[in-house]
Amino acid sequence: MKRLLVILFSVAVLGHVLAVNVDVAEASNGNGHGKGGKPKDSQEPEPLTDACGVRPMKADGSLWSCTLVDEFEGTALDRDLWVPQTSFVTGTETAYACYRDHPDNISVSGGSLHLTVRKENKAQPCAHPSYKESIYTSGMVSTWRKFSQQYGRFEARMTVQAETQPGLQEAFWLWPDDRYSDGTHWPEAGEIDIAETYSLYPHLAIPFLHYTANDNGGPIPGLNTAWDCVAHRGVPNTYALEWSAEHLEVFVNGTSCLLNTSGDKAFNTPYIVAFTQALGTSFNGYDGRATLPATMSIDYIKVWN
Ligand SMILES: [Ca+2]
Repeated sequence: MKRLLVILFSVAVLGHVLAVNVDVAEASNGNGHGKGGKPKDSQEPEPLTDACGVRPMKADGSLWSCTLVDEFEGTALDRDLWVPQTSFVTGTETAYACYRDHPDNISVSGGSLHLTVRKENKAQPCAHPSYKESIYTSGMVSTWRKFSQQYGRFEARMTVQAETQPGLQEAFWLWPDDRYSDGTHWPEAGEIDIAETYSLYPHLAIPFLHYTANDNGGPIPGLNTAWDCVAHRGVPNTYALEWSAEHLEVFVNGTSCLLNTSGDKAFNTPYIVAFTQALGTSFNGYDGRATLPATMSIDYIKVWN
């Protein structure tokens, strides 16, 4: 027991570095025998690490189990997991970006997924039926038809480009497998924006929970959004959602930022994961001052249940 306590303490202090040591300790227990030959029994603690690394602890003291991890190693998007979005437009009527499946907009290198909004030398074709072309292009991926999950813990670490002028918007967000299939329309159908960032507010991450037909009448800090979650642009920030039938809680860099206990039916269905680099809209619309190209870089996505 003393050794276990030491390991737990070490993991808490040094995180991933000590996870290696934990792996060694677990491996030495192979075939049901501990280091000293002690038989394994039901009192044996469950592994402290799994495919996602060190397993986060739930409120009840048990550990989350990894269901999805992408560390974005290598040089290509894992297309068994991710679907590039190509029929979507973001921005204002005068400055909108078309989403493309193109290496200039979606790439994997240096251990991260990079989604880039850029101004092209000449207008590029749009797949969106109402927008034939645009000088601006961007990147977005989701796990549509590849991965979805109801409840659990969803976490991503990502960096959005440093900028103080309006025009850039980024999102780490979830929505139901089929947003509209049963006749229930957005926002009643549900959407979980774990973190949205706006270059006009370069020190904030803003979560938003969409549910009910009137979207709760608008943003209500403490219910469906929060305006005081500090996350500076230009540096990595970690965003997490813990989601059960009774509550959704968003964490920014480990600090609880929004807790919703509505238990709304919109959240009782599997959701997919998406990352979006967008041109901004309305008050945060692009007016030519923000630096392009602009890139959001996602270091990892991890999901547990
Ligand atoms: Ca990584």
